[in-house]
Order: sequence, then C-alpha cells, then structure tokens
Amino acid sequence: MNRLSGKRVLITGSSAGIGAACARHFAAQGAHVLLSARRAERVQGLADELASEHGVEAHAHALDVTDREGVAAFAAELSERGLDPDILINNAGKAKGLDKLQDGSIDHWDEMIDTNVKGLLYVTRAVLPAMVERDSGHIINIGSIAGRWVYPKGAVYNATKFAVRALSEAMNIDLLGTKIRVSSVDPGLTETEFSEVRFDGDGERAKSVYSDTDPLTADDIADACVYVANAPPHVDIFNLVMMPTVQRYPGHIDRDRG
Ligand code: 8X3
Repeated sequence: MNRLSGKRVLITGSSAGIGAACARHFAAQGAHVLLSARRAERVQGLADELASEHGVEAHAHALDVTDREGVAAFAAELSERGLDPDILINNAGKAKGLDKLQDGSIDHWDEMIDTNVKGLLYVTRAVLPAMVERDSGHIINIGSIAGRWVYPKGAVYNATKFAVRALSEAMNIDLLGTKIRVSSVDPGLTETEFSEVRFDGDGERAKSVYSDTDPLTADDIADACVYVANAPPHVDIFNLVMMPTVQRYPGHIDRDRG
C-alpha cells in the first residue's frame, strides 16, 4: 500500500548520494519533494526532472544546515508558502578525515559537529513545531553504523553519529502522545561521495574503500527510507541498521583479494 503519494518530503543534502536517491525514490511514490543543498542550482535540475517524470511538485532550495538563522528563515518561508513538510529526512552529514584523536584536525571536528549534530538539530527545531501543531509528521535521521560501534580513527565522526542515535531516541520520547514518528536509518559501507569528502577529494583513496567488494548503494538506503516512511501510522520504526552482506561490522569487510 502506498501511503506516500501526495505527502511532502523535505530532504537535506539532496544534491548527490543518499539525499538525491531519496528524492528519486519518494517522487517515484508520488511524494512532493523539497530538495535542499547549500546551492539551490545544484538541486534545480533534479527537481525539474522529478516534476516532469512523476508529475509531483518539486522545489529546489538553498539551505546550509549549519546556518542557524538561515534554517529558521527557510522553515518560516516554507510555512508561509503552505509547503510545511510531512516528512523530514535529515540527510545532510559528512565525515572528514580518518585520524587518531591526538592527530585529528580541529577544523574537521568543527565541520562534522556543526553539520551532523547542530545542523540536524537546527533543521529539526525549525520544522518540528508545525508537525506538533498538526499532530502529524515523520522525521527520518540518516545515522550510521558509526553511531552504534566506534572504529579506529573515527572518534569524532563516531561521536556525531552516536549523537544522532541519541537524538532520534530522545525525540521519540519527547513526542510520546503525538502521532509524529522518529526513525533513524543507519547504513554501513555505502558507495557515494562520502569517502571522497572524508579524504578531501583524494579519489584514489576514496575508491579503495569500495574496491573489490560489494557495498550498499544510495538506492539501497533510499529504499529503506521509503519502507520506514511507508509503515502504517501505528508503527514507529526506531532504527534500521543495514550493512552490505560483505560487511558484518565496521571495517570487517569481505574483499576479493584475487
Ligand atoms: C558510513 C559508514 O562505516 O564508513 O557512515 O562509517 S562508515
């Protein structure tokens, strides 16, 4: 049964990877999509494509989730235009660097904490009150297996994703008595631009993360988000942890060494 047709979905960080895949999968279900990225022109093409392909409303918005005032103004503008989202997918997030804590870049830490934790909070705080007022909504946080198990050299990224898990659980508690659901979808090894961002554009190093194995794809994660969002209203999926079959633990990956 399709419960997503006609719903409005706001997806942060939707210019590529999991965010763009979510836009495609939700639009394919007939959901209207609000696509956001730091630069609106990076999502305008996708919005146009989805509107013509699926006959849904698709808007492209400039949104930097780390800009507290900008986020609040964006949510107020959506409300004014009658575009309050039914579903929020907090997807904007990143890893920067892979270092022991004693060697870590404090700039990297700020970037991860500002985006993965504070950005998620700013967007949620801006969008959630209207959901509470309507007593309807669903927040899906894109977490990570890094929020469940720490791994070597991942301390601060791990900490941000542990925070995402804590916030997802805490939001569920705070929303008891409402119809609003909160879920986190926590992927393991997923081939996107994630590693290229983590390694500051070092394509060779990024490629080696996914080589000789069979990682998840952005489509796999989007598929899970659709499943979570489409669950019947009385079902609240708290946490969906997923790894490729070739992985059973962070860093524990079956590779064909041929
Ligand atoms: C992505 C999964 O294991 O590379 O968050 O941190 S992992």
